[in-house]
Amino acid sequence: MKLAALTALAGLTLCVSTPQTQAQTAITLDVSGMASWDFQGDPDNETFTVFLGVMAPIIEFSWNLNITTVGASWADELTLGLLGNSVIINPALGDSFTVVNQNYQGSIDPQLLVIGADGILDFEFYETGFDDNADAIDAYFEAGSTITIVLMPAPGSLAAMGFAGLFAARRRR
Ligand SMILES: [Ca+2]
Ligand SMILES: [Ca+2]
Repeated sequence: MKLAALTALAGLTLCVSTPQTQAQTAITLDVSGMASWDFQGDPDNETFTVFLGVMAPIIEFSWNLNITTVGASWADELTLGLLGNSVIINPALGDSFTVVNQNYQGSIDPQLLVIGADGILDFEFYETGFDDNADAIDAYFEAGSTITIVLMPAPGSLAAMGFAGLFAARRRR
């Protein structure tokens, strides 16, 4: 297996391992240091996009996140919005309390994630329910926090050649 750190932008590191099998490519996004700031759509929020390629069915989407909350903010308020927030994940669902470096692992049905014609999967981190710290971080990801995407890239695509996930990150305005 080849493991290559392609780029590091705004605290994000992206590794592509290929091939898992002939047909699969695994992309690991290291989101350590990224944070959830305010409510959905707030210009303070941290967002990024991953280019997966057109016609690239996702066969696994999972996370392994170490979350620390700030001030009075609760763990279950931290939210991952995908595909224009049409798919929403609360990794610490039910944990209505503060946490320090608490580990959360999980996955969703990959069929929920249908990549559009632009080949892009977009992310926004934000708070649901209570923005406890106005214009400031409510929760952040500690070291070792990753999101893993396994997909079946189209033959001959960049992803199939191990160059999946050319991405652009945008942190604060
Ligand atoms: Ca905030
Ligand atoms: Ca909060």
